[in-house]
Amino acid sequence: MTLRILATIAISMLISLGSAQAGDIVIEHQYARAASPIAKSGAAFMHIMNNGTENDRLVAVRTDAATTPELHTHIMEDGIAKMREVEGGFEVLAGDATILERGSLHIMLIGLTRPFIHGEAITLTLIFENAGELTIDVPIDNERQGNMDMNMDHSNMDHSTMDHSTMENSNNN
Ligand SMILES: [Cu+2]
Repeated sequence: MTLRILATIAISMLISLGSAQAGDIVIEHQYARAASPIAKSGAAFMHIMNNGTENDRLVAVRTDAATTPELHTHIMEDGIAKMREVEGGFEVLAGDATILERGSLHIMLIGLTRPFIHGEAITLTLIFENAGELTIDVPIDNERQGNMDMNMDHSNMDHSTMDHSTMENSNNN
């Protein structure tokens, strides 16, 4: 076996472990987090790819990890960052990707049914308008830093506060 074949097998194994697919929808880079072991809520993030030719939409989420999963975004109101539920869900345009990330679109997990322990995983069922249901394992990663300077703490039920420790951290990087 050549190195090239071995590399191809290794890469395809990685892809099959790290992503999930239903129809033309592919999920990658998924993770969930909560601010602390006693947090009452958490959030999940991921990249949603639509490889098809028709637009789709994430309309709902089901999970046993939280009593009330909601599709959220962040808005600025009078200079204060707040979270809002997105009516109708998240659009996933054909041939495009919708990015769920900290400070932006996210799956809000209100009423956690058990502590979010780093390294464990939760199961989410994503319900798409066209592609139907897609159940994925989402690793819990409480240590990951956000990409943006405007990181919010999604795990805090007080929607008006920001995670200043995260902000300072990312500013230093
Ligand atoms: Cu939220």
